[in-house]
Amino acid sequence: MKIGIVCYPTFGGSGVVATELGMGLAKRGHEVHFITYKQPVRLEQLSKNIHYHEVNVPEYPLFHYQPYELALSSKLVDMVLLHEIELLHVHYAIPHAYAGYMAKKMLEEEGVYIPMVTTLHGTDITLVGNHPFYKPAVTFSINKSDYVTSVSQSLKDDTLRLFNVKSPICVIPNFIDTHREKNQFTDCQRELMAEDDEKIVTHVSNFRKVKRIDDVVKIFNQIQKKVKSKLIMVGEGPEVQPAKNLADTLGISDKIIFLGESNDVDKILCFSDLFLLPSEKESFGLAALEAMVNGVPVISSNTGGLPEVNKQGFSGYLSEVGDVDSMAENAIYILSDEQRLDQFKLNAKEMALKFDTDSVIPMYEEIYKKAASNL
Ligand code: GMT
Repeated sequence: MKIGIVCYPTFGGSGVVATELGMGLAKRGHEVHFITYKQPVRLEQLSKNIHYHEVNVPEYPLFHYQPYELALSSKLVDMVLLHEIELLHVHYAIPHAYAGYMAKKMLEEEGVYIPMVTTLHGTDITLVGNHPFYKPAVTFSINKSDYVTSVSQSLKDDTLRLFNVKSPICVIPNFIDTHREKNQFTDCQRELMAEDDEKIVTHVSNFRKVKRIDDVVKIFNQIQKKVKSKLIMVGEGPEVQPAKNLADTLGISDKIIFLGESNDVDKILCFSDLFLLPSEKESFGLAALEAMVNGVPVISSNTGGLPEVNKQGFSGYLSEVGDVDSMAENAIYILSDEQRLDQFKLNAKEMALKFDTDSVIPMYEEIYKKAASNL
């Protein structure tokens, strides 16, 4: 099939999932067209069957806000007509589902009928989309999608609770390519980060409030009192500086390495011993899955879709949001016994295998088939 994918091209989970999906579909013989405002960070553009079309939003001084949705829907119309794209798959409802629907309607004027699949990722429902300023438009565009998917059962439940959604929502979990070389590093350069007798604790995120970065630092503060360790923080965002300040106050700055954004999180995860994700909200927790595929157990909160990914007492432990003491206690329990740590590492990898690309991408293909035949 010829599939158009719309997503945020940044390091965020929704963009990563959309990009991995597109690349997986291309490997399975589909022709995939990414239509985004920048090349997606994980896109291997030179791969067979992959095309990238940039959405340009010209600056004009009259506009206080540049009309991105308009530029996107126009580009969608042009690309669908030019490349005979048969289906649009938009990731993140805001504003992609809205722009996709406008494109669909414009195309109908040309006698072209194209189905649109919308995948809900989390904050488009729980944080941003739920705001009264956006809610009517988000509800409308979800209801106008031909198929709606959500990345966890928890997100589906949230969507049905928060929005007056009439369309059925199909749960298709996020996934990871467990066979890819990238996820099976052998040349881990652990010595660059820590001493041999130190454990490595890692956190990867966009450092927004919702990730509870101060909890990450507080949990690590308790860990390092009992287990010789380092904390590696990967990502950029508004909470980086407050985290550095807190580390200073606690006197542990020398034990925390802030690495900024990275395209190679696997290179860091492959030598990590434990992953921390104490988020306030998390519809799935792709970062936890990326850790697990590298054999890293996860200490997380029990919010949203995290219990669907991290299995209590098996791949790690889950605690109530904000229960720093319980998270630290569980982390120390795992890290303080080598045999136990090795078992948790094996379990984490085993759990990640349940989310392999090969079992999840066919679920999307099934939806595409149905959407195309329902026209
Ligand atoms: O976590 C973020 O703030 C980024 C956000 C995004 O849209 O890129 O992530 C959401 O989508 C990911 C991919 O489906 C999920 O794994 C994350 O759990 C979800 N984040 C939240 O729900 C906070």
